[in-house]
Amino acid sequence: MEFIKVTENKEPYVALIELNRPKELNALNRQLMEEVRDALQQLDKNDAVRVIIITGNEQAFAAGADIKQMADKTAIDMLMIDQFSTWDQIRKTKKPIIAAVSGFALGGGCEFAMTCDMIIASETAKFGQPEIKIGTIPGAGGTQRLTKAIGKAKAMELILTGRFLSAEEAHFYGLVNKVVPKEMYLYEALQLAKEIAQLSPVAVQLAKESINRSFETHLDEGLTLERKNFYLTFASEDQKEGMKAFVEKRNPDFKGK
Ligand code: DAK
Repeated sequence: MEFIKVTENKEPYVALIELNRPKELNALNRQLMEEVRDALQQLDKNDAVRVIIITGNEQAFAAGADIKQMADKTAIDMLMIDQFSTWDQIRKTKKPIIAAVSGFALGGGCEFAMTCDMIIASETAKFGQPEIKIGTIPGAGGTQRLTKAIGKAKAMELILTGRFLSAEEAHFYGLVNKVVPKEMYLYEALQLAKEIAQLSPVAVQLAKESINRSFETHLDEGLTLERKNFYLTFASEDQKEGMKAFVEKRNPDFKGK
């Protein structure tokens, strides 16, 4: 891995992926995204991992897709490279992913953070979709995910002007879960990850799938999936253990079975 660093056991059951192209503000070139995809696929299969955190550094989560790599590409080049398949594979990760964001999360960097399931931001975080300023538009879900996260009016403003959203504004509009001082953003993401990692990985995975389906379907279809997944938790040992532990007034011991 050249552009990312993976720590499987940052905390018990919590893995950490650090984007590592600091000189380029973690600009997301194709190799970096492929490394992220490969790491996520490995971690998704690894029973010792229940929650994944993705982070950059204090200065930047990621300042966008690599403009230098895209600058002279034709539409057909872009089509044939088909980088979307990498992004689609990332989106299909079953375990929950928390983005721990400090500094710039712009363009593809903002889209990447929004592809994760939750965002913990440092007070220095800046979110934005500035593609309009370089003559293009968001290509990795920004027009859809940002609009669903913060509403049409603000998404229009950000995407049509390329303005940035401060961490505080991002919190106000519901894009991020929590804003903390910059020394704390990774710690806070780890706390959230540890809390989720104690719970039934079966139930967590089914809940994530069900929530994400709400973005892709109409209510009837979403409710049908939720019901199916709800029934499915009753086929798990974790559900038996969780309910039994409640009745016996003790902490449950979830095995992911
Ligand atoms: N790409 C390549 N290099 C970048 C970069 C980027 N997005 N952002 C920064 N860098 C590089 C700079 O070129 C500079 O490198 P050197 O010149 O030193 O070699 C270094 O990082 C430091 O940047 P600055 O000198 O510019 O630092 P400043 O503090 O002055 O400014 C900044 C920070 C973040 C405001 C500025 O760097 C900036 O405006 N960066 C570009 C932001 C941007 O426009 N992002 C959107 C890019 S378009 C797709 C998936 C995703 C996408 C498209 C397709 N498919 C799946 C097909 C997404 C598209 C985008 O994200």
